[in-house]
Amino acid sequence: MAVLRILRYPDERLHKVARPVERIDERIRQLVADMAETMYDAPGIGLAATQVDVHERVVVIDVSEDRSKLQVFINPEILASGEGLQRYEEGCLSVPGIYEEVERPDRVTVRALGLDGEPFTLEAEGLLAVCIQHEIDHLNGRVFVQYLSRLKQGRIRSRLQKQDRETA
Ligand code: QAP
Ligand code: CO
Repeated sequence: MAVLRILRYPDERLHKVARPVERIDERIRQLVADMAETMYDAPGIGLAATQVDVHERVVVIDVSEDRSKLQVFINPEILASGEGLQRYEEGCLSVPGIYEEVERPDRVTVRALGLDGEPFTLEAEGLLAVCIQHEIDHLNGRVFVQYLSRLKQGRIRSRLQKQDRETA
């Protein structure tokens, strides 16, 4: 197991579109284990492979209070979204220290493969629904700040670039 390095916005590799996993083999199992370790170490509630510069469709999430319920989504797809919207203050391990409200569908039905290769379907609402959509966005090369105004995106970009210079 290993804690992986997380790409930080604005890094153009965060905008690559991830390809589907073709075979769940030892390499993918290792990737999932390392992603989980990286997420728990941060600590965070969700991480997409894109964020650790692996451009394959793998997501790990744990929204449980005691950090004991790891959920693994391989090749996740949103089959349906709820009618309603919810606003949630989102953050991102790739955008450290920045939290902004984003509006998204309040429920999603997601289909994915588990680590065992078996497909499953899940209906999510609340925080889990937000998190699933946020992480699938990463696999499609989209970072949550892209939902904000151009002005805010510019400010976030400069703030993080300044931080990077200061910690270089
Ligand atoms: C995505 O985000 C998410 O800025 C997961 O300094 C966030 O785990 C989905 C984190 C909110 C739904 C709601 C962020 C840790 C973790 C930071 C995260 C930071 C340290 C973010
Ligand atoms: Co994120």
